[in-house]
Parts: sequence; structure tokens; C-alpha cells
Amino acid sequence: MAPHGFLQDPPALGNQLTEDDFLVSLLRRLVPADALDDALPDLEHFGWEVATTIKQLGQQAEREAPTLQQYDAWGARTDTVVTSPAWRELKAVSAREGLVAAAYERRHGVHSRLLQVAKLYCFGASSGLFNCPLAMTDGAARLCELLLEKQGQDAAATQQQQELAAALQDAFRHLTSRDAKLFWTSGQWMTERGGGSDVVGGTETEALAEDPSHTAPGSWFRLHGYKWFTSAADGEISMALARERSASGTANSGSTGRGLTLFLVPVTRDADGRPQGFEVVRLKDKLGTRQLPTAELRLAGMRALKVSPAGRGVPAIAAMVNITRLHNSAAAASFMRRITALAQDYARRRAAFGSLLIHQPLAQRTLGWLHLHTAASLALTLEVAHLQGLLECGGASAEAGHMLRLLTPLAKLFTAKEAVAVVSEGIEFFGGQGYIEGTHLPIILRDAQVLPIWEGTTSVLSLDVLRVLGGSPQAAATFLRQCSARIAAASKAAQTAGGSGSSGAQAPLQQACMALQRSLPGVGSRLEAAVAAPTSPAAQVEARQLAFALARLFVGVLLAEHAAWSGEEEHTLLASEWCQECLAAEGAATSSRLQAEAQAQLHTARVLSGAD
Ligand code: UCC
Ligand code: FAD
Repeated sequence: MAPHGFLQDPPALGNQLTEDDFLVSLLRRLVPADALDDALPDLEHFGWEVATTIKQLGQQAEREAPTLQQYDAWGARTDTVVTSPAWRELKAVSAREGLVAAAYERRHGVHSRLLQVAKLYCFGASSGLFNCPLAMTDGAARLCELLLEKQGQDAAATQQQQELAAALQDAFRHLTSRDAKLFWTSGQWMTERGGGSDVVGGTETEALAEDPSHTAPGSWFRLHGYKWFTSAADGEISMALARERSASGTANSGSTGRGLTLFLVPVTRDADGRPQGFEVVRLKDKLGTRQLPTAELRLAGMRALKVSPAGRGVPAIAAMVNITRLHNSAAAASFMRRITALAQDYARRRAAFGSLLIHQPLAQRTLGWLHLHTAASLALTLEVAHLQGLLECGGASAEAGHMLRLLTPLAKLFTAKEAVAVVSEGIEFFGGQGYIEGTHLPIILRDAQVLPIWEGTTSVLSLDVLRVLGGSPQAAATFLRQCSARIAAASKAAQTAGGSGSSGAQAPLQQACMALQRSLPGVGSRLEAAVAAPTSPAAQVEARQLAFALARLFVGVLLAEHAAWSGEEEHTLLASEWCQECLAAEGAATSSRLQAEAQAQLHTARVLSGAD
């Protein structure tokens, strides 16, 4: 007998690939059979590792949070970031499993990125947040790759350009290595005390050329400033933004006169372990992500290699940020999947009012809701990964390029918010146990809460969506055309199947397609208003609603498309439930109604926010 006469079976975690039917089904549709057959054994093996040994490492890394030893026993400043052995082992595992490398080896051509993201999705919730340094490492690798491609086109390279190419090649080789001894992680130093959203306005760090006659990309600079948030403070390199200045103090900030420049920064220490050109001022005391060493750094003449033209740092680092935003989406879906899988298992072990939760209608509905919202985020994330893979292998049409640019911020902002809501609901499913540290459930909630904040907050990314719509007249039209064509194709497939799918449940899919179709004019009106005046106060006050409307519609399209392909009842129900729950309001939106609403909203926002 248990000590107090009661012992609850804890939830168990199975293979994170094979038990995730929706993931496997999506992969079967998106990846050709030969490539998938080749990739599946590795994914299946990994699916088990993340449920067992890797999960334990992740939990250990949280228990043994990093610390900062600023001085040695003799009083010398060392600023050593002490990490858990588990954290270091997670780095080695990441290298061996090719969690960054796979995207660049391109073993599966255009599908390599998608398969890598699927693996990251399996890894995320077990990774002890090591997926954060991996995101930045992957972003830095992509940046190096793009910069090298640009360099390669220049036949008459100067000596500086050749040196730059050599440094980028060296970094790329380490960032994408499968050898744990060679593998490097990268930081991403953007945020300063003055602001992380408006990076240009907030950056005070200055870059001074070592040799004033050499300031072109490929030249060495010294950085002086203060980076307010630097995660993965134990990385070997970082990509950093700074304001370039000449020795006389004049700014060199490109044509806009306010631009930043991008630098590759080797993070080095001397033989006694003392940091070279920087100090770790402190580690942040955070709500979550406690496994992750997030530091404040003082840069005091740190050596840095200029990698972008003067003043073009933000557009240059955008290539990195777009990859880290994709990782953020994968992490969000991963947290959602983890809490859902655990809740589904727990429902078979926990009884209330005389029967197991799994047999009770309202508990079933809650589990269904968790599953639906997880599936939605996964489908959207894999769509972005698919497009990113096309782009990286030169197979992206102009249309795919527009979709990728629009869907990357949409997926990040949408999945991050979903993760917080889904994980919170999932925690509640466990009752009081969900609130108890030893269950390892609270970690998921506190870690999920960072997803909408870093890599661009929800509001900032909604404004980025406006930037995309305003910057390219084709973006909105492409989005609507894609939705319309894909809904029509799904509807046609559902008609053709005529109820002959495995379950004979095509009527709900037809209804879902009709609901999607009905919502198009409303979303179209929202888009029209945004494109007409993307920087207006009215567009800004509506930006989040627009972004979520676009994301919800597109998720509906993806779920309908998948259901039409598979013909399975479960997928049809996902599509129809999504459309019922999430699209109801869109059909009614007309241009004049939206205009009136935006004006009213501006007034309401001013009054209720206390701004008036
Ligand atoms: O948070 C961070 C690390 C956390 C740890 C890693 C977690 C990874 C996930 C792990 C999962 C567990 S690092 C800090 C991240 N910070 C941000 O993301 C900054 C958020 N703020 C923005 O995104 C803003 O919108 C800014 C900084 C981009 C605004 O800057 P500007 O200079 O005011 O913006 P402009 O003038 O509108 O844009 C400058 C140029 C334009 O191109 P040009 O000059 O050619 O017209 C834009 O089109 O940059 C271009 N641009 C982009 N291009 C801006 N954003 C993008 C983009 N996303 N893609 C392509
Ligand atoms: P602010 O920019 O001051 O924003 C404050 C609020 O204003 C936000 O809610 C924002 O949405 C809102 N806002 C801003 N502009 C507008 C607008 N135009 N309209 C409406 N609302 C607006 N940064 C790095 O560079 N490297 C890292 O490694 C890193 N690691 C991090 C790790 C953790 C755990 C955390 C929490 C943050 C990390 N960050 C890192 C910083 C992160 O990217 C920023 O916190 C984030 O980008 C927001 O910047 P901020 O904190 O300065 O907020």
C-alpha cells in the first residue's frame, strides 16, 4: 500500500514521432516517399530519445540553472558562466543529431529544412531550452551562407573580401558541424537598454575601426557598449548590431543616416579564462527559460568583423531573425504537443466522479481542443519550413517568396500566443498536480511565456506584417489567390471523394471549405484597408486583428487541404472544428464596416488605455 493510501499514476510519454499521428500524416503529404523513407528511421529513433534520455537532460538543466562566477579565489575577474553538465551534453547531442547541420547538408533537397524542423519540433519540449541557442546558431549559419553567396558573385574580390569569406566559411563550418568538439553556437546581440523592438532607436553600442583606412566589410572593428539581453552567453560567436563611427566621431550609418551595421563577433577568452574585450555584468533572473544563460554584457573594445555594408545591419540580420522566428514557431508547437500528449495519457489514468476522465464528454472536448490547436500550429509551422526549404534550394517562385515573407511573422506571432493559451489549459487539465514543480509541468508554462516576447513581440510582428503588405503590392494579392485556389482544390477533392474516404465523412469538409470561402471577402477587406495605408493609425490599431485573421484563415486552408488529401475523419473534423471555432466573424467584415470599426477602436483604445 502507498504511504497515504493513494498513489496517482503519472502521465507517461511515448515515442514523440510515432505517437504523433498528425505529424506523421503531414510529413507523408509534404515529403516524397523516398525522402521520407530515408529520414524516418532517424526521426523514429530520435522520437524515443527525446521521450527518455534527452527529456531527463532537459529537466536536469532546469534544476541546475547556470550561474555566474565573476571572480576567482584570488580576486581576478573571470566572468565564468557555469553551466550544468546536462546543458553541455545537450549541446553535444544537438551536434551529433545534426539539429542545425541537417538543414545545410541538404540530403533531402528542398525537404531538408522541413525534416529538420520536424526534428526540432520533437526536440523542443525536451531540450531544456537548448533549442534557443540552436535557433540563433541556425540563423547565423544561414546568414553566413547568404553572405558567402553574395561574395561568391564578386569575381574581383579584394584581400579584405577574401578574408571575410574565409572567416564566414570557418564560422559556417563550425555552426553546421556534427562533431561535438567542433560545433559552435552563436548568440544574437540586438537588444539594448533603449529598446529591443526599435533596435535602431535603442542601440548605443559603437563600432570603431581598428585601422581607419580599412572600414569595408571584412575589416576589424572594436565594439563599445552594453547589450541588455544576450541569451546563450556561452556561445563561441555572436552576430551583433552596432553604430559605426569614424575615429573623429562621425557616424557612418548608410544612406538612411540612422542605420546600424552588422558584425560577426568571436567570443574569446585568454589562457586563464578571462573574457577578451567584454564583461559579463550579470545573468538575468527570469520568470522562465532558467536553463538558458541570458546575460547583460558590457562590450569594452571587443573585436568584431564587419559583415554588412555600413547602415545595412538590420536588413542583413533579418535573414537570421527569420530563421529564429521559424524555430520559435516549432518550439511553440512542441510545447503544445507535449502538454497535449501528457494530458491525453493522464486522462486514461485519472478518475473523477466515478470514471476515468477520458470517458467524460467535457474532458474529451477539452482534450480535443488541445489537439486541434496543436495541430493548427504544427501545420502552419511546417508550411513555413516547406517554403523556407524551397527558398534555400533555389526552388521558390516569386509567389512562394511572398508567402514566406508574410507567413514567417504570422506563424511566429500566432503560434506563440497559442502556446501560452494551450499550455495554460493543459496545465489545468492536471488539476492541482499541474501546479506542482516535481511533475515538471510548470516549466512548460513559464518557458512558453517567453515565446511571444523575444524575436519580436506580437505587436511588433503585426506591424511587420503591415510592413510586408505595404512594401509589396503583390503580397496581399498572392495571399488571397493562394487561399482561394487551395480552398477550391480541397473542396473539389472532397467532392470527388464523395464520401468515399476512409470514414465517408466528406460533408463536414465541404462545409469547412464553404466557411473558408465565406470568410475570404472579409479578410480581403481587411487586407485592402491595410495595403491602402499601412502606416496609418487606423492600420496600426487593427494590426493584431488583421494578423490573427490572416493566420486563422490560412490555418483553416491548411487543415482543409490536409483533410482533402488524407480523407480521414479525424483530419476532416480538425478542419471543420477549426472553421466553426475560428472563422465565424470574418464573413461579415466589409470595407465600410471595418473603417468605422477602426475609427471607433482608435477612440476606445485612447480612452481605455489612459492615453487621453
Ligand atoms: O530575442 C532575441 C533572441 C532570443 C533568443 C532566441 C530565441 C529563438 C527561438 C527559440 C525557440 C525556443 S534576439 C532579438 C530579436 N529582436 C527582434 O526580433 C527585433 C524586433 N523588431 C523588429 O523586428 C523591427 O521591426 C525592426 C528592428 C526590424 C525595425 O527596424 P527598422 O530599421 O526600423 O525597420 P525598417 O526601416 O522598416 O526596415 C529596415 C530594412 C527594410 O529593408 P530595406 O531597407 O531594404 O527597405 C525592411 O524591409 O529591413 C527589412 N526588414 C526585413 N526583411 C525588416 N524586417 C525584416 C524581415 N523580418 N525580413 C526581411
Ligand atoms: P520594448 O521594445 O520596450 O517593448 C515594450 C512593449 O512595447 C512591448 O509590449 C512591445 O510589443 C510594445 N511596442 C513596441 N513598439 C510598439 C509599437 N510600435 N506599437 C505597439 N506596441 C509597441 N535580445 C537579443 O538581442 N538577444 C538575445 O539573446 C535575447 N534574449 C532574450 C532572452 C529572454 C529570456 C528575453 C525575455 C528577451 C531576450 N531578448 C534578447 C530581448 C527581446 O528580444 C526583447 O525583450 C524584445 O524584442 C522586446 O524588446 P524590449 O524588451 O526592449 O521591449
